Amino acid sequence: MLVLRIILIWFIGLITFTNFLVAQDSVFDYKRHDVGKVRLLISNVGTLSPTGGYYSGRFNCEYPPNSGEEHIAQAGLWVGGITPDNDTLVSVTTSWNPFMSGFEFYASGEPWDTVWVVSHGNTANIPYWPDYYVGFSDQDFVCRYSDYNEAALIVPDHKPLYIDVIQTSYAWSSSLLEDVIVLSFYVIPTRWDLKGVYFTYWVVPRVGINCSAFDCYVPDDRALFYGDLNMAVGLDGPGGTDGQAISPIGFQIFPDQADEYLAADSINWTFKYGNNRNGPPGIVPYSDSEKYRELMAGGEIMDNQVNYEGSHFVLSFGPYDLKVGDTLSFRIAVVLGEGLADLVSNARSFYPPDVYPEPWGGPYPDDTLHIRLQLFQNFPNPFRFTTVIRYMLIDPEYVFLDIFDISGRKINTLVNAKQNPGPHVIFVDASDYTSGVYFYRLRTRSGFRETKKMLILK
Ligand SMILES: [Ca+2]
Ligand SMILES: [Ca+2]
Repeated sequence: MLVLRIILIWFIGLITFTNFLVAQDSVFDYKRHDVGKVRLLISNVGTLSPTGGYYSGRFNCEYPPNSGEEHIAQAGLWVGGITPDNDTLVSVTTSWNPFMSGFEFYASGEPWDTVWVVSHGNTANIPYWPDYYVGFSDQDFVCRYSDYNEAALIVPDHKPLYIDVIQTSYAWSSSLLEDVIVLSFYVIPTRWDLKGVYFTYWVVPRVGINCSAFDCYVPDDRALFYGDLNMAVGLDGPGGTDGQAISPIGFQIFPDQADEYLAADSINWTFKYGNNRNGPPGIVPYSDSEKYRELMAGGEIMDNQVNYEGSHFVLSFGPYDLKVGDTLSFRIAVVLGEGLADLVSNARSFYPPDVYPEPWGGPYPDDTLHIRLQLFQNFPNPFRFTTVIRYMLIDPEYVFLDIFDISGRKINTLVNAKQNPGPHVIFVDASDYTSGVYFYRLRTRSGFRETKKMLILK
């Protein structure tokens, strides 16, 4: 019965995923790191399992290359915090409600909002990156997502924190670093100051070799925790239908900016796992406030899991108070190796991070990493009667939002007012308009001006 339930959840999940790929106001992209020994899929919705993995014949995290050895079922980011209204909210890379109704993080609909690839020493003019982005590793991926895309707002029970996340990941071909991928996250509140912010990385390991059946990787995995390395490990059990993997998979968390926002020794760490019978963390408990209290801010470090019975774990730290415009970063190292001892040795060789002059020396934007004033494509488009226009203000601005017909005649003014910083959502009722091409223009007194096209079909 348990297996049936899991299959059903996955099945529903896949349907949702298919819709998501074709129907949402979002440019979905994923790419695979392939210069070192870790073949890791990265997506611009934050997950490390963007394709459904084994269904499509691709591995989410294959190590070593061409070994057929898989390591991740799903993994991704959680951010939890408390809004000025005292709402405790948690935004996650997939929506762990019982119906698996999509994602809470999405890229925008802008055609350039994909997974950028930059190699060492090369530059890229990425719209949301201050100045030119300079490649740091042999293969940098750069992407951005937020938790307030329209597609995310239809997820049941999802209330966004209104954060932007810029994610970079680094892969190297040199023998010193070929067993590791490092991800950096820059988390930026856009609407409210947030209190008690916790960052969590949740992982469902799927460790084993060439498993053809549906869920045969997971049942004989277990989770270990290395407190001195802030690392959790997913380890495959001997035998079973998935053989015995050479490498477990480790996730280390580095709170880069601890010094700036709070002392490193005041950070509250949590490591918790759940076995298969309890479901992944996030299904149990279900509500944001329980997730936050029990899984993120719990401060509980569980003992290592003894039995090979399947594992899902969270690694969490906080709390931080963040203001709108702050940028807080943290890093995850995904570590593999030739067996558990080699993995731990690899992790230990680059920890603690202060053995490096700059932690990982990577691009390290400070709080100048602001979001730019932007006008987004309306959604849905084309439309019959109603649509939504969104834009983002950085400062308080006097704003005009007007609609023009194809001949350039202004036919409606939607906004003529001073507005606060943050995302703005304007609902447009066009039921009186005839079919055709229209334009909407955002203009501010500070000089910003941008026009986009929309299409009414009746
Ligand atoms: Ca396994
Ligand atoms: Ca096994």
